[in-house]
Amino acid sequence: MAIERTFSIIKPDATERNLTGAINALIEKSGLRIVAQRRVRWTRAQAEKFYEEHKARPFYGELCDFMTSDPIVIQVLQGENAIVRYRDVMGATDPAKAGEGTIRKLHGRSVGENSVHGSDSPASAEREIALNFRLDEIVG
Ligand code: FUP
Repeated sequence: MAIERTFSIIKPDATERNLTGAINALIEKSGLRIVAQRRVRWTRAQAEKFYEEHKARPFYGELCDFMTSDPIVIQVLQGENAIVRYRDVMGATDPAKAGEGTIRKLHGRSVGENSVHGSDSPASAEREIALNFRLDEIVG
């Protein structure tokens, strides 16, 4: 299995509740390493660009509103099979359907306010990391 990198966001519902440390503890406990991290507040344009694949979906406007409503923490996570591993640590999109012990089960409030984002494929990870970090900001 190869060492991979994935892109993560600690979303506004979580930063607002001071859950950055609790979520980072779950990430690190899973064996993933946080190799880049920055707290930012996205502009509307940044959110729209990041989620452009969802443009036609009914929740797109609400999603962009939410992701710009408070600061977020953007991260690059590194480890064996990092993309799938982080999806497992996050749990299902809907916190009510997420497995026990997952970030979304423990902290998510709803399908929209589900505390974290993680890339869903190698192509997404590459795109999402490139949109948010310079290569020299990632120290593996
Ligand atoms: P995920 O990959 O688990 O983050 O889920 P999706 O790519 O399907 O959705 C991306 C984000 O859109 C979710 F994190 C939250 C938001 N969303 C909604 O607000 N409503 C929906 O019905 C589905 C997704």
